[in-house]
Parts: sequence; structure tokens; C-alpha cells
Amino acid sequence: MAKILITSALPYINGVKHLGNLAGSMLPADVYARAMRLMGHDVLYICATDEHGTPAELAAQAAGMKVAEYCEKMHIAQKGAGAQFKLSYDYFGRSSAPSNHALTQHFAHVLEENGLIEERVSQQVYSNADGRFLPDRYVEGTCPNCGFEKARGDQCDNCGKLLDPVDLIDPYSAVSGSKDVEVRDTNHLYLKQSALSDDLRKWVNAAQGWPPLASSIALKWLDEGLRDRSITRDLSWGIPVTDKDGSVREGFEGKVFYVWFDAPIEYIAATQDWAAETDADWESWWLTDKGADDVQYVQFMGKDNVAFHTLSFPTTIIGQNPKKMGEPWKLVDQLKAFNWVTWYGGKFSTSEKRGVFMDQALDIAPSDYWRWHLIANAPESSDTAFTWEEFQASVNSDLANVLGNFVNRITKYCVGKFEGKVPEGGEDGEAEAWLIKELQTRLPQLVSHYEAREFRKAMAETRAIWAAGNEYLTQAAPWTHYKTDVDQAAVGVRAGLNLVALFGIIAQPIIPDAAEKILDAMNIPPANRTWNFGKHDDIAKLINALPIGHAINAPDVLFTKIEDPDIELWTERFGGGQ
Ligand code: B3M
Ligand code: ZN
Repeated sequence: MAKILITSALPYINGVKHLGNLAGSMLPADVYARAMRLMGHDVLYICATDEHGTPAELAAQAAGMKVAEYCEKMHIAQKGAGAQFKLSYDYFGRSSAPSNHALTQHFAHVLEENGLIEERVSQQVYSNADGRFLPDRYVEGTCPNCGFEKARGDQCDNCGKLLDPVDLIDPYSAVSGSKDVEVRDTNHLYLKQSALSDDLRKWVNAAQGWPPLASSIALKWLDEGLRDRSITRDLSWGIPVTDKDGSVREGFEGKVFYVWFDAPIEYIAATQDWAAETDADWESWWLTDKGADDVQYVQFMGKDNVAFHTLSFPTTIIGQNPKKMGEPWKLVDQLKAFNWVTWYGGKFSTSEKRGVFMDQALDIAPSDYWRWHLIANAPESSDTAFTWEEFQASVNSDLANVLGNFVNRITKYCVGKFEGKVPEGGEDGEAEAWLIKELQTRLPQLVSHYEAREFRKAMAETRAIWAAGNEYLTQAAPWTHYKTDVDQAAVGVRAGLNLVALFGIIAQPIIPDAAEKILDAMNIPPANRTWNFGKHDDIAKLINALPIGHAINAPDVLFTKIEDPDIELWTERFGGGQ
């Protein structure tokens, strides 16, 4: 049994997330967490809302609410959407929590003591009309790269280039629209990432099992030469920059830490909050001298978050203990990065409300349908295009035809002909030998795909196992034998029922609701729902695992098919298709 710490990138607070966000971080993390728990590992899955930064302030302003109230409301909404999608967080925290304030400030103090934070003068856009500096998205203007007139201070949405607000042409305030702006000097803290370039490169090069996407992004930045990053902003909402006695640092009134400095620290702070609420110990998950040496730490995220997780956050962590005499915090072991799910040729977009959002998705189909489709088509090696037709095909063929029909056919038949009890009689023959061989090859492969976090492969294997069940029933054909040889029919029904239980067991990480319905109908006690498939010989016993006479029920229809008119309706409601 291993200790596995799992985090998924923290969903930003400015709205319920779209299916692209879900597919690239929270959902695969959840599927992995569930699979590892079933295999008997000690799993801790942590997530939180990412609540600081200019988008939070601007979204609150647009909603006509105070930032703190807005964040509270959106945290509750996102927590609810996660629960409805059956995301099995052990804890879902908030980056605005007191624990994160304290830990962020502590990390900054230690970094400064270790010479890795430096105060520097920098130029910022100041608005005379608003009487304030305009960081990041608070200033808009013309992109110096492509000429787009509504580029934001931190990034141009048209050409994608990362910008510095002072580079914008004809800048204006996003708060008031005023063009009465100027560039002023102001002090900020800089994280000296460049000083740790060599350590970071060594660490990235030594990493094993990361997808090429993750290491290549990190190495690209290192090859270009790591630049020191400003980690404070002229904002009031966020974590104040303090001295060790807790008072605001001189000259940093009206400034807070940059959102990307404090957000990853929330992985740890949320673990502290989890521990406080559950009377558990957080240090054994995060401090290597307190047991975290044995922890396997796995992060899940979209590719746009990789640089922050492979360079700046590791700088914060390594920088706590550069001489190996300080606090030994844990670095990530496995970083699983994803490409995008695209929406009809473009991107899903929260600010432009393009695509389907988590709350809307559940209005039109149960969470299992989405979970299966999104994870079976996870954007692992390239971007994946979402289309309604493929969503329909996943649900109708994989879930309804392959899994649902199998379960309904054999359980109903057992109820009709064998009093709903696992029948005795007959002996396993050729068809059963074929089935056992299939399972002996496929189940170990399934486990290793999960262990390698290869989601598409794990889903393809799951589907293949379900399909083997149908193939088996065609070969065994208990309904044909029943007329002449009830014992022979009993063999097929018995193996079939055992397969139903097995199919439910392997479905649990992906489609937890349907899996539960199947396993409840099969009267499988919770203790027997775990994954201990064991070795070849044990797998051979799987098709005779249920005791003779064990009572089962036929579950209600598990999956309703998606019809063409549904697709037309949704296309109209959400766009797409043209
Ligand atoms: N909030 C993801 C995003 O909004 C960002 C992740 C933070 S992980 C520490 O793009
Ligand atoms: Zn541009």
C-alpha cells in the first residue's frame, strides 16, 4: 500500500468551470484517485478554488458584489458542481483561507532569508482618474504584437502573446475606461528563479514518468533562460506582504502577493485545513522528514499551468531549503499535463461563455455520460475536439449498447429463468476458457494503464473487457441451451452474472453512479467492491466468484440513449455544429 497525494489545478474563482477545465485536471485526477483507492492505496485528493488576482476583482465588480462575498458565493457554486460531477475530493479548500495567508507569508520570509526574493523598482501603469496602479487585466490597450485593440495587460487574447502592461499601445483603465494613465516607478518583490535554474533543470531531467508535454514545456523555458518574476501586485484583494512580526512591509501598503505565487501554496494549506477538520496529520504528506519521503505526489493540470508547476512553485519549495538545513518540503513526483478540449474549432472560454459549463452539462445529461466521454477522449497526446455527435456515440454505443445491454440482458434472464439466483450445475468449457484468457490478459493491462495514468488506454481496455462479455454471451448462448440442457445454460448465466459484478467493479472510477446501481443490484457488499484481481490463477476464479444461490436483481435501465433530436436541441442551445 502506497501513500498517494493527488492535486488537480485549482479552478479559478471567476465562474463555474467549462468541460475543458474539467477534462484537463479535475476529472482525470478524480478517476485516478478512485482507482488508486480501489487498489487499496492510502489516497489524499486535494483541490480548492483559486480566489486571488485581477480576474476575481473584475468578476466581482461585474457582478456588483464585494470581492469577498463574490468569492464565497462562487466557491459554494464550484464545490456544488464538483459534488454533482462526483469529484471525490478529500478536501476542497479556498486559497483565501487564513492558513494560506500564513503559509504564503512564511514561505516568502524564508525565500528572502535565503536570498531568493529581492525588492526591485519596476514600472507600472498608474491611472490618475482611478487613483491607483493598474496591474495585469486592469489595463487594456492595443497589442504591440498584433495590433488587436482590446489586448489585456497580461496577455493578448488575439495572438496569445504574454504581455507586460507597460508595453500596451494607447493603454486605458479597465476600471473606468480613462485614458489618463502614466507609467510610474513602484517597488515589487521578485522571485529569483534564475538563481535556481540549474537545480530546476537537474530536477526536471531526473523526473521519470512525466508525459513529454510536461517536461518539454519546462525545458523550453529553462533553455530560453529563466527570468526572475515579480510576485507582488498593486491590489487590495489578496495576501498582504508582511514582515515577520505580521505588520505590513514598508512600502507594500496596497500591495499583495501575485495570485500565481500563493495559489500552488494552497495545495499545502488546504491539506492543513483538511487535517484540522479531520484530526489527521498533514506533515506526513508534505514534509520529507516527517514521512512524506514515502508519499507519491501526483499533480494534474492543463498545459498552460505547467510552467508555474515546474519552475516557479518548485523555486518556492526548493528555496525553503537550498542548503539542506531548513524545512524539507515535498516536490511533485508525477506531473500529468493535458492538452485542450476544443469547442468547434475554437477554445472553450469562460470570459466569452463559449462551450458547455459544468452546471449546464448536468441539465442535459447525467454526470456519468460526461465522465465517460471526456475521459475516454482525454486530450493526452493532442487537443481533442468536442462534438455532440461523438458524445452521442460514446454514450449510445459504449455505455448503452456494450455495458448497459449486457447487464440488463443477463440479469433479466436470471430473474426470469433462475429465480434471480446464481445457478448451480454444468461445468466450465471452451467458451469459459476463452473468457478467462481474455481477462487474464486484459485485467493486468487495465491496472497498469491506471498506474501509468494513461487514461485513454485504460478506457479502451475497460471497453474491451465489457465487449468481451458480449462476445462470451454470444458463444455461451445460455438462451439456446436452456431448451435442451438447463445445466449448460446455468454455466453461461453464472459466468455472465460474475461478469456483471466485475464490470461494475471496474466501472467505479469512471462512472460511479452506474457502477453503484450495478453493484447494488448484484448485492455485492462494499468490502467486495475493491480491486484485488490478483494473479492469473485468481483471475481464473473470477467467473465463479459469486456463491451459488446468491440473490441478484435486474437493475432499471442504466443508460438512456441520446437521440438525434436531443443533439439538434443542444446544438441550438449551445452553438457548435457550424
Ligand atoms: N487557477 C488555473 C487557471 O485558472 C489556475 C490553476 C492554479 S493551480 C495552483 O488557468
Ligand atoms: Zn496580440
